[in-house]
Amino acid sequence: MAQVSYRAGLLASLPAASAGAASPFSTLDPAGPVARIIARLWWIMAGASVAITLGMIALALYCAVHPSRPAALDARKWLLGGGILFPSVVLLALLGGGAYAGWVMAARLAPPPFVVQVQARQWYWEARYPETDRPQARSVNVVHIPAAMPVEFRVSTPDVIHSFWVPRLGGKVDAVPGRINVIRLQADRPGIYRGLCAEFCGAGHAQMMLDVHAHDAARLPDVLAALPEDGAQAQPGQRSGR
Ligand SMILES: [Cu+2]
Repeated sequence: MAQVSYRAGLLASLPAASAGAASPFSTLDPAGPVARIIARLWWIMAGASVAITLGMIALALYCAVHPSRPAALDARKWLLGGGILFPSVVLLALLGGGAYAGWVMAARLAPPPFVVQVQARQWYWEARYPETDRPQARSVNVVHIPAAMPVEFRVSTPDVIHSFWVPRLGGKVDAVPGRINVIRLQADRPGIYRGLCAEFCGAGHAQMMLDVHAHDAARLPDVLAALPEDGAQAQPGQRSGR
């Protein structure tokens, strides 16, 4: 049974974000609806963090300038409001935003319009297209999908834990031995979206990249028809079917 596992990737997005929105790995340059939710959440978190920090600095300065001035609220109200109520509201809002992003990525209520099996291996990616006319077709380090429609990625691995992540399309999902984890992503437009393994998996981890090629849906069958089948495969480390 497929089991859902996901992480919004907000913390992990910080290095990519600092690299600039134009980076092919930037979560701040979203190219699909799930990625937009995550990017929006990131900006809300960043803005709220700045506002809260400035508010705390202002309070500290006020206390420093007026050390003997009696507080308008007593200490108990400060503790309850600032120590319990305010953090609870902030954390619940973040939890709600993160849960919504996760729900969109899981999307368990509707049947998948397009399915691709992605297998993570030390240290490359294999993709298969089981519900197409080419169920034996295979691509290495490249995943072909239709643009402008949700795609279900069924992620597994035969060896160690990896993590499938295409930052401009959405959050990540772990590849765990013995399990099939599912994530649903969408690319708004045809193009190439870079991905990587986001979980240290051994000596070749840093080279474990992949490209998601989003095609016009009408052109995708021709692309899949050109792929080799099992037994006539590209070698690991190569990119096939480009
Ligand atoms: Cu890895």
